[in-house]
Amino acid sequence: MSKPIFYYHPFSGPCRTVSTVAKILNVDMEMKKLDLLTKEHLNPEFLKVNPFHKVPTFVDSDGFVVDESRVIAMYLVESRKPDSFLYPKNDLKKRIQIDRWLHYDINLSTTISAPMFCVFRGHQVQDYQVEQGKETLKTLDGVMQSFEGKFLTGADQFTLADIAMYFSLNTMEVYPKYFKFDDYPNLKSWYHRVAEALKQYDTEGTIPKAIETMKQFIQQRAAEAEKH
Ligand SMILES: N[C@@H](CCC(=O)N[C@@H](CS)C(=O)NCC(=O)O)C(=O)O
Repeated sequence: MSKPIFYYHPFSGPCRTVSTVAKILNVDMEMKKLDLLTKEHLNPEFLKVNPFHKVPTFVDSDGFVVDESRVIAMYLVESRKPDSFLYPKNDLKKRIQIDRWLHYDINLSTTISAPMFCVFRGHQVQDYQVEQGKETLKTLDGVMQSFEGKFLTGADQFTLADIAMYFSLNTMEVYPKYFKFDDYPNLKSWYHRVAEALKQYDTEGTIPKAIETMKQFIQQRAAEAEKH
């Protein structure tokens, strides 16, 4: 049977969520990089696979196509290892907690990346975007005050929710101009806790290397955009 295909871009947080989950579950995928900068994702060939032209896109060995990182992550667990701690099949309440955080993360990632995307597109960052991001992060930081070394479901083990939110919050690490981890100490501790926990599955240090490369790229792009 052929390997499943994974369409990705190395700078994409949602793609890193999927590749990390695949790594933890030992899913061997054929990696197909699409260069978003040269608009490879708009190729007619890829549009046939995913008319929404988004990475990550996962095509299973039987041709079944899934996109949306959090859904791909759920699908990987369900189809490969349904009893995994990442999204445990037989623990309804834990799964609902994970779902809750995954849904929350969709809004969080959009909110905190909005100013950065404005800069890239040459638009003026609006005060309300920064205020909204700061309010969201302040609330999240307050909630995390009671975490005391735990992960998002309140347990000692991370899940899909921690992985997805960790990669969404990479934005704050690579582009700290508007939102800084130092202003949110509980969030910062949780973020480092996830980074630490993922190390055992990332023995080659691929994740920090990717974040560093992205940081350089983003800061260079932002500096160029701000000149104009
Ligand atoms: N909610 C989606 C977001 C996917 C997304 O926006 N991907 C970006 C790269 S990070 C992309 O493919 N952009 C190209 C485009 O929108 O045409 C997910 O979590 O997978």
